[in-house]
Amino acid sequence: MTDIQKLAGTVDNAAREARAIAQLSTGTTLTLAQAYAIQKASIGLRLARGERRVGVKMGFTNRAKAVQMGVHDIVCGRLTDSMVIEDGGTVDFARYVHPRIEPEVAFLLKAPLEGSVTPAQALAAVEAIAPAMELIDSRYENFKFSLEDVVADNASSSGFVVGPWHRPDVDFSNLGIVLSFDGRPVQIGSSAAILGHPLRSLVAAARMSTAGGERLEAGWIVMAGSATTAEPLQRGLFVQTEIQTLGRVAFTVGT
Ligand code: OOG
Ligand code: MG
Repeated sequence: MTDIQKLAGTVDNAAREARAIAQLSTGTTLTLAQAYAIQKASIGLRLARGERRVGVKMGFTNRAKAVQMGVHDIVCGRLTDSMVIEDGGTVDFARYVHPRIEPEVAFLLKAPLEGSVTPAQALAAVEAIAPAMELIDSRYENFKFSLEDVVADNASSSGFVVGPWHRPDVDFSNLGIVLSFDGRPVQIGSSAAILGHPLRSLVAAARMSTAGGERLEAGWIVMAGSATTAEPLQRGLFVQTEIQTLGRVAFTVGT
């Protein structure tokens, strides 16, 4: 039998200690449902320590990312307040195993969303959108995992930074995106790379959260998923994402 609580403790400890572990799926057979149960239980451990739930992240909503990581399906993860990186702030490299960064679009919700919704219904629940980045840090050795492994590990979520909020009344279906390190572009893409339109990611987030027994709440942030493949971070870098019309978001990696 798969011990959900024990495996949740394993990924939670790995994240807290910034220590790489073997893939869970090498020691046991995990179903996707069990993997989501492990994710939920591991976030439960964080909430029990006083962390606050602040939203949801979507993963592999970009084809190039799914190919980069060798997985075949969209996933979702859970965001807590301890993962927030301040725009313009500094991140502590030592807190992570092998951190990578990716440019994303963030949604701020003003109304709950659940189940099967249309893109128009999803948009009506959006208070604002912003340029954002996700700091992913798989707890698995060599950043290698199966779909079930990565789901159990909260979809590699470790940190996220959100830039200035913008009213959602702009056409954000195909905005140019540049991720740069020390002013040098390292990834160039478009918001259209997120499922053809980032709103589709929000629609998927509502559906998948409901399937997982919760709904998207007013006040929550939904990270739509990366627009490009992820880039490894290094100490001392100034990391910035600029999205056409929406503006910039940035942080520094401590030395
Ligand atoms: C998993 C997380 C994927 C995204 O934006 O596609 C993700 C990973 O790549 O480690 O966050
Ligand atoms: Mg991501």
